[in-house]
Amino acid sequence: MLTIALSKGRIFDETLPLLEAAGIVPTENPETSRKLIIGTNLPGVRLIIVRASDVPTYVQHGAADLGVAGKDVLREHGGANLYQPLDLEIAKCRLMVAVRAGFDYEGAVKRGARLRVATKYTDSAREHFAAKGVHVDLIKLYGSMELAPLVGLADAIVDLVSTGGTLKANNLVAVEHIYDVSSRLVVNQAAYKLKRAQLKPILDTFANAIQHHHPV
Ligand code: PRT
Ligand code: MG
Repeated sequence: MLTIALSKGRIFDETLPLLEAAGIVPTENPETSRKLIIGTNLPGVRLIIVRASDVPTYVQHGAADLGVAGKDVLREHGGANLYQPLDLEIAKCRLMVAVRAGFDYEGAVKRGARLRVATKYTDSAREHFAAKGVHVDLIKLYGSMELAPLVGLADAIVDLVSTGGTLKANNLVAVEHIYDVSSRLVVNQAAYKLKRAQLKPILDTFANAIQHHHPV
């Protein structure tokens, strides 16, 4: 049995065509089904539906053989026990520093001010500000980071930005780019060796189906 861990939403949606290319078709839609284990047309392949940030944990412990996770999630997880053979180039976005429109971020940095930064991505944020020599107090949040500067919880946030629509709607502006994000295939290291015969055709198909192999 091969178990694939995916999160609902953009990762599921953008992985679906890759699975189909590999001849794997889920028997149910996780957006409408309440089931957490979803079968496929292949008796030896099933999907499990988990939170995006939990995908590496299921794969690390072998509860799933492979999965799809964003670079943001993998950086925070650490990647122990995971083999990352492919950047799937899906669910792309950017990890950015953002502040309230009108907040003088550059000035605060130049003055050496201590900044309060709210984020879900504390490891990435710590590393970024340490490399710049900026002193920060990190405030851990689990979602809706955009709210923090609006109500005085933080001076800045570190969050993912894709269209920029959420920042704009909340009168925030991006002031620094930390890194580009896309989702990667992650494979349990033991499964990679022991289930190679089952995994190889899937990995090969995914590699061939990735966007940059088919420039438009
Ligand atoms: O949503 P939930 O709390 O369940 O979990 P999650 O946010 O971890 O999962 P999900 O499914 O939203 O995101 C899964 C992965 O998609 C992330 O780990 C990223 O690698 C990737 N991704 C790509 C994004 C975005 N684009 C994105 N725009 N993840 C989140 N966002 C959010 C962002 O945090 C912000 O709140 O969308 C908002 C900004 O979007 P724009 O288009 O308004 O800029
Ligand atoms: Mg989300």
